[in-house]
Amino acid sequence: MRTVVLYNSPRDDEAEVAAWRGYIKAYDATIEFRNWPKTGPVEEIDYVLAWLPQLGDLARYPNLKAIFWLGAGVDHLLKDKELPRRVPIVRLVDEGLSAGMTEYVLLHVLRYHRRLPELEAQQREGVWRQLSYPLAKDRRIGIMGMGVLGTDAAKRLISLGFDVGGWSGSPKQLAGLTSFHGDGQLTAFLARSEILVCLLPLTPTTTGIINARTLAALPKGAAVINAARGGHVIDVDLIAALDRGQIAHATLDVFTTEPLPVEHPFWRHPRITLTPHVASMTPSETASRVVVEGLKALRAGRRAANIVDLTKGY
Ligand code: NDP
Ligand code: OXD
Repeated sequence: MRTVVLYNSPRDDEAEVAAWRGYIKAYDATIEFRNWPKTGPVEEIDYVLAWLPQLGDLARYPNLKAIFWLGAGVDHLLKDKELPRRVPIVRLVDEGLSAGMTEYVLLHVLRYHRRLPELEAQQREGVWRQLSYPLAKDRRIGIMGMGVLGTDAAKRLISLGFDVGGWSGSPKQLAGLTSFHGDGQLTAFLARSEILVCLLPLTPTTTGIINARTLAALPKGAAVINAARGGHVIDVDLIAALDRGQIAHATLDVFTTEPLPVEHPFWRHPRITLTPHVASMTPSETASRVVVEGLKALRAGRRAANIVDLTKGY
């Protein structure tokens, strides 16, 4: 039986679309792959593979059986007031996506652990001064969000010897991890996080979680790495904390408005490192395999893994 899959991503990148088409067909030759906006008759579309589609578009396919979201965070999708809520949403959990995020977290944690921003400033001034740094076991890292990505990053940091704390909704069992959970343990978690990494989903309960109060709860001179969503940060509070020296440095990959407007002060702040939402980019090679496995499960009448819980919003 024919299965029609519509790929719908705003990235106008022919090579990327060709890669997705090639991998999907290689994994399952019976799938007919279409690329938005060339949908053909909308009633023929069985599944949509989507990343940041136009709001309202997903309501156009009357026979849609599932949405495969080509990213981990579904906040954009849940903003869609016309989202067909009867249709299961399968978010992306993929080894390639996890590996990319873990690389990003390690890159920036090690940069702060080894005081690279200060060494770079010294180089600009022609200063030769050896700055000491603690052993990894004495460096406390805090990961907010101990889901798929937070856990992968935590495992690598623990294997490098860091003292890692993790904060999540429910307690976690992971060798070497100090687990904190729930609102009641947030302050204790923050108080020990010299380098804070945010890997939370953006939901009504996590919006604005990096704010004046939580930044003040971190040890003085802490570093903040936000690779989750811009909406987690209250921008003016972060700038004030940086200017006061409460926060020494921040790495920001995600922003409330993307692309970040040119006039935004983050662009020019001397103690902000900014990247354009590249912490982890969905690799078609690994992600397409995950999608086809999910599709096969659904076609066989089984439940696909990683269906989004609409009540929790992630
Ligand atoms: P998961 O759903 O696997 O994990 C989410 C974690 O956050 C869980 O541990 C969950 O707790 C915890 N959590 C959720 N709400 C709360 C809360 N109110 N209080 C405490 N903990 C909470 O997500 P992923 O790890 O797959 O992805 C995380 C996010 O990373 C994505 O939502 C996306 O926004 C971002 N991302 C960014 C990318 C980039 O390039 N910048 C790339 C990919 C993802 P519990 O375990 O108890 O449910
Ligand atoms: C994601 C992202 O959520 O890339 O996967 O931001």
